Amino acid sequence: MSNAVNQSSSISVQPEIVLANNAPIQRRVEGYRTEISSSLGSRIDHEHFPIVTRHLNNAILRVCIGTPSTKSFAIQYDNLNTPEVQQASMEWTWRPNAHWQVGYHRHGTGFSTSRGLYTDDSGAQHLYLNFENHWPVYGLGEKTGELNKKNRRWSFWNSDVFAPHTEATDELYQSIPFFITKTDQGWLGVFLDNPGRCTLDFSLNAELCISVNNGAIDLYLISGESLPDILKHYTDLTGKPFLPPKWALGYHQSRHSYQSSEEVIQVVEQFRQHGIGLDALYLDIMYMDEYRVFSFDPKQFQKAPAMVEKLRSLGVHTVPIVDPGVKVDDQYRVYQQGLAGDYFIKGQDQNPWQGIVWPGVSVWPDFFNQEVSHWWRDLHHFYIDMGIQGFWNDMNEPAVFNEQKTIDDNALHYIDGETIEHGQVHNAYGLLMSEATAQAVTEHANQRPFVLTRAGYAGIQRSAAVWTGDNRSSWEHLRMSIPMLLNLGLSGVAFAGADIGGFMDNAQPELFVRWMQLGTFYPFMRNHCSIGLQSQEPWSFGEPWTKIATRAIQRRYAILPYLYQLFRDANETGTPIMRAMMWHDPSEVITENMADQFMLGQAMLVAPIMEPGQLARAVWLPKGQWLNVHEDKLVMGSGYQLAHAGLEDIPMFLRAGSILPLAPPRLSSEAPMTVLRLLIIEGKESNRILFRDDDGISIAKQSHKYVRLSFGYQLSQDIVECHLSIDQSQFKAQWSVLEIGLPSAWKKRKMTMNGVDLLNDAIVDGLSIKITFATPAIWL
Ligand code: MIG
Repeated sequence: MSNAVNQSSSISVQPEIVLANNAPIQRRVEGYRTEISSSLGSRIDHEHFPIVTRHLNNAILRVCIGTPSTKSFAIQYDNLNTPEVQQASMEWTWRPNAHWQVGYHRHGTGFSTSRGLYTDDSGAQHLYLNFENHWPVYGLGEKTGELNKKNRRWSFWNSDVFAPHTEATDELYQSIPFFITKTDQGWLGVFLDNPGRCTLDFSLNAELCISVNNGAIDLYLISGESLPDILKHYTDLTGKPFLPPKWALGYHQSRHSYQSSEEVIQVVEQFRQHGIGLDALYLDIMYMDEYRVFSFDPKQFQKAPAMVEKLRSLGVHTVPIVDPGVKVDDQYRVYQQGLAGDYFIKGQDQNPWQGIVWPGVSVWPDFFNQEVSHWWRDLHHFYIDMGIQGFWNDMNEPAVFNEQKTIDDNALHYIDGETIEHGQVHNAYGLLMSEATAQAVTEHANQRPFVLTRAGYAGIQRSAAVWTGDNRSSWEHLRMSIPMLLNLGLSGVAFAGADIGGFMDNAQPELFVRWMQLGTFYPFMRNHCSIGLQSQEPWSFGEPWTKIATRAIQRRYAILPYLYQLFRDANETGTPIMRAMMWHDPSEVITENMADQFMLGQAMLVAPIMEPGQLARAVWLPKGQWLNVHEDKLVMGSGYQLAHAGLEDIPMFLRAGSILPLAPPRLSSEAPMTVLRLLIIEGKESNRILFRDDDGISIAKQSHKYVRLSFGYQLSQDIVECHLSIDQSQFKAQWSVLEIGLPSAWKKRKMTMNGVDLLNDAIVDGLSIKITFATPAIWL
């Protein structure tokens, strides 16, 4: 360790840094005197910038420079199991010359300051750290650009960006200042907990600069042996992804805007007439009475309750949009209540801060005040009492139609009795709104909520799914969605998707169907389209496009059991659902920045077509054997394969030896699933699957009601010995039939089930077993 300290102190100390573009001069912060070396917590005094370190557990070290201006909105201290740390995996050293160093216990030097801490006239603080150029950077939430986020400066400020997002776009709707890197000593996660404006600059040579506009540089350093380790620890800190209701995983249709309850019903009926699956239909802003939240247009949506009920009878949930802007209107009860309760964000003059958004002149609830969050939560009775359990939170950056596109920096919030300026907490606004919304469903409907949000901050995965905002109907945006969603997953947000088909501009049919094929494998599958543009319902382009889009949705319904299993895993461990190729084997250097294909869970590799006119593409196959679904052929990795894909197909490979739980065709996740399918991909001598199922709606913590199926097999010469057991815990599965799809290579083999010859069908624990030689393309 001492070696590295010497190294870093040999960098000449620059007392002042003058930056380009008239940025303020940065002055180095001196005046730290003590030398401290401690493997546990410590405190270093400085007049303005005290440094406090604490081990939260053996893998997480908090280093807080300065004093946070508010409590954390991201960290879940209550959930953190913080036993007395005996031996932490990180050690901390401080030298009076403003260098500090964190060493990983097992590996030596890990992370250290280079020049130290700087401050400028605007009060912003900048911390310079050593950061090797070859360390890749992942995470950072919702950002454009490549998978590896190195070599750029990233800024965090929740923004409504309507202009087309390009590679150069930086700030978007979400702010998650968390990244993961692979240092020479192992994996490191760094979370900067500051809900004001902050930046992470990876564009410097061998340095990283962390800057905050105000408040503290509050860092959580996470060390891990592997990438999954880091995600586990990060989601211990900020919360696990919520377990959604099953219906949230089906196909969702949206449009700005279906304009009457008749139109809504008609659209849903068209789905049924076409035999196309659908679980949710969205109501965009035009359902409201002049954009007043918690209202329906008295003419067009006069029959809203009957509409919601009608949709429910067709297995479809209604998901209304709820924006935070409240119309200023003395006759409007939400405005009246908010005024009476003093619930709105205030301006410097102590009056509610007003701005213009969809309803015209509006005010914004101050979700930082607990009482306000409770009020907002309870307002949802309006919808919940009608049978609505899903909500769509938009404009919650919060977006305002003014020059800076949001609320003034110096507007005032009340947090635990203190007044805090908006600029200090801006990025947490959407998070708190979605939390209040999710609680509404949990408490008033006693069901698992489904909230979809545009804005968010670290921890948003606890309460909402995220969609990536206003994209365009372009091949570029189709491609861009992949690294964006992969990095959201690497930032704890497992449940995310992009608007399929593109929100703005007119989709061409070929782009549309290719996007539907890709969207099948987004954790969140929603088609959405803006006002006045070419419709994007699955049948909007006529044949052959309708048939192809329908096929993509059918595939979604087929993989629902597999997907649900992945959501359970995410909920327990923080593991992403849609995974970068490097997730499973980061030692494969070629995958370091690979984002034109991805894994859905551990068994399914998806390589979408992303160019017009393309009917084949190169697919990278990791080590091992893979089954090409469309050709029903095993191929060997690692290496590139050419995969053909006619317009109806998307290149898809399944890992040899996997067993996939699948469902037969259905039109809604709520239609009874009487048959469970297990698809066996040949290639291994033995394998086993544990599949857990439940009613898909009960609140997780209260639910001990589930059924668990355990299935495995052993291959020897010409016998396949299968083992099956079912464990029902106060829950009876809907499925009474288990269809096992066998590889055709097993045709000549003798099969046994729990020791008994399996000639044809059999019954085990009341479950009737059917064996079949299904080609994967038929079941998928
Ligand atoms: O100012 O509600 O991103 O999905 O359709 C635009 C209308 C407001 C932006 C959302 C988009 C939604 C639209 N909204």
